[in-house]
Amino acid sequence: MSPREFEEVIAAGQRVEPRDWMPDGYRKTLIRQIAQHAHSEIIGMQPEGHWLTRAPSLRRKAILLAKVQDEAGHGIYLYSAAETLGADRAELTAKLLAREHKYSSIFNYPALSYADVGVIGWLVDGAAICNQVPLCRSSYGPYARAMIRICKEESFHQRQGYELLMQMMRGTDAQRAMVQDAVDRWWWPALMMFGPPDDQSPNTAQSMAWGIKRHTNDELRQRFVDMTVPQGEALGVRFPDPALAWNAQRGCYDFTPPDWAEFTAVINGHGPCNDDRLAARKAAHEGGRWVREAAMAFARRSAEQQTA
Ligand code: BYC
Repeated sequence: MSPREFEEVIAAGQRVEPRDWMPDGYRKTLIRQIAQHAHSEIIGMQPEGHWLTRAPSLRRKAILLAKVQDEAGHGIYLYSAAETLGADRAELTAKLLAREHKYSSIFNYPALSYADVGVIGWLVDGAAICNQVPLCRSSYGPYARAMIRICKEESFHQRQGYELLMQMMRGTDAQRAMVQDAVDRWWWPALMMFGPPDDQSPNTAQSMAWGIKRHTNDELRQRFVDMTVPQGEALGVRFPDPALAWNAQRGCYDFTPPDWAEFTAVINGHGPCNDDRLAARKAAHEGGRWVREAAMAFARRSAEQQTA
């Protein structure tokens, strides 16, 4: 593919594939976004994974286990998509551990009660769906195709979260209070997941011109609020935003933006759990060293046997 053909493919809304010519900036932007996304899926196993040994029933444990395993799978598809661009998975992991790569701000907040498992499914996976469904039409083929399966699984995750919360809201006053407390704590971080406001987002314009992103951060944040508020009303929870109100003229909800100073601190490593999350990731990576070495030794031996 020539540079001109690349422009034509982008203009026609078609897909760029791994062997096609692409501008260096396009490749770099994709590696940055896909790696950040993969790291988020892997680090994102931690807040809920924390509750696996304390799930309140066998059924809840089976559901949570399946969800956390799905997140690991998403990380693996995404690292594979990054590898089609020439990135090396081991290097991407090293950059994450060295704090040179980011991962989603949301996973730097603690999951303090079992209601948080429900609220993460409802709000965090809900936000992820709003952000990721348009990425199924992203211009880079392997990323877009990975998103299709990921979105199907996220949609199951969101429903299991909502169903858990429904059950808790039908329970005792103490259970309802746990749900409300979890909504109060996760609402603002969920809004931050969509990234900085459009006028402070250095990457959006170019990523949209290349068809990597299909909507701006603020458009998707608004879509999430509009989708989530009626679900919260059906559930019987309040959102911690007194300014949240339907605006008939705009045909969508008005809402208060999250605290962007907090967002900046969190993505720069100063959130409530950044150090714990990276320490746990590092320990898991070290703990898995023998598995990687054994797999490499097995691959080497199989190759030698084949040659012989
Ligand atoms: N957190 O110019 P901008 C999941 C960074 S996991 C941290 O708007 P862009 C799940 C941004 O990287 C799914 N950093 O950037 C798993 C950039 O920094 P650098 C996670 C953020 O890329 C387990 C700078 O701020 N989803 O579903 O155009 C359990 C300026 O931003 C954040 C994805 O990863 C943030 N929230 O747009 C449950 C989605 N926001 O790299 C659930 C894929 C911004 O220049 N990613 N930054 O140093 C995207 O869609 C886009 O990358 C973003 C940001 C919308 C996040």
